[in-house]
Amino acid sequence: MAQDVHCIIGASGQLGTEMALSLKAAGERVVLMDIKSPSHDGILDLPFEQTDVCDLQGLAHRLSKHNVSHVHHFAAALSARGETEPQWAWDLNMRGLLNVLEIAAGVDGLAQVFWPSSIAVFGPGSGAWAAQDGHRLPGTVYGISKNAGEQWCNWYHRHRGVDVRSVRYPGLIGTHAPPGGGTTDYAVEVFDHLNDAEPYTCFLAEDTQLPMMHMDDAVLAITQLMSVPRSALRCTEAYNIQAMSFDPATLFAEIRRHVPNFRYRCAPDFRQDIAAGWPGALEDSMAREDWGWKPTVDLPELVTSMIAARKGQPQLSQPT
Ligand code: AKB
Repeated sequence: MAQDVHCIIGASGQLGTEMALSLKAAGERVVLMDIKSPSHDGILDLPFEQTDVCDLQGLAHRLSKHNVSHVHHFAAALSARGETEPQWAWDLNMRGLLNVLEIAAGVDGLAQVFWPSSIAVFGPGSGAWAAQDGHRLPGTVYGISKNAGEQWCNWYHRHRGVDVRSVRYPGLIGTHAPPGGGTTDYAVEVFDHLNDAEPYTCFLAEDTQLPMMHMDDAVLAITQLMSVPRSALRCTEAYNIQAMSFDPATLFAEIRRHVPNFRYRCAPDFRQDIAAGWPGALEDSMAREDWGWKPTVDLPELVTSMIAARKGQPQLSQPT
């Protein structure tokens, strides 16, 4: 039987870089695609195709050229950037996903597709602890695109037999690549400012609680979800997954246990309104029951690992 070939679309981004490192470490065959070249040293030796996911023919040609069987489609505009460039964000997020799903449903098809949804599908009515089928009234272009994307995944599974699987990610925190344009980015950005002379300026209010997750658990979720038989999965949209929830004040207090002189101030900007519409936590019993979801990293471990990894490293964060 031919070996699986994994393609990561959006391989130069935050989650794409982590997934590429993980698949490479597991000895899998991996092809990277992105509009911009990867920059992490650990994946520069993997085959890379400069690709615009909105170009259906070009994408189909490159996937076929590499005999790709599994696609991890991460290319997307995130919540804050999406509010400043709404038409571009909608086109990228929807056309990109529809192109991948069309190719997956085609004659040569794909064995599996992973596509990330987000806590952004929920809106102000979803409550502090959003249920799997909680009220979805997204308030951002990004959230609307993720909500519509979930429905397209459901449609392509039911009507075209595509094995596409998804989870609703919270804010993701890792060391190998920066996020770009998200509302939860402060929780990565702050680790580049621990020893600044000036206090770190956080763009959310200090009591804004949001769900968050270490990258190791984000990658673990993909590995676990993609490994179980399709028949085990009751959800054909996207699974809620929960790891930890905290507000900026709680994160910064934990940081101070390592860096006693760390100082901050909060100056909420337009991202505060986005965060205010999101739930503080997700109810994830279906993911736990169906595919054994269980996070492994808590807040103290997250802060310890981020500080250890950032020592002597170049800055990760990029301006929004
Ligand atoms: C964002 O902040 O836009 C993302 C997300 C929660 O999906 N990190």
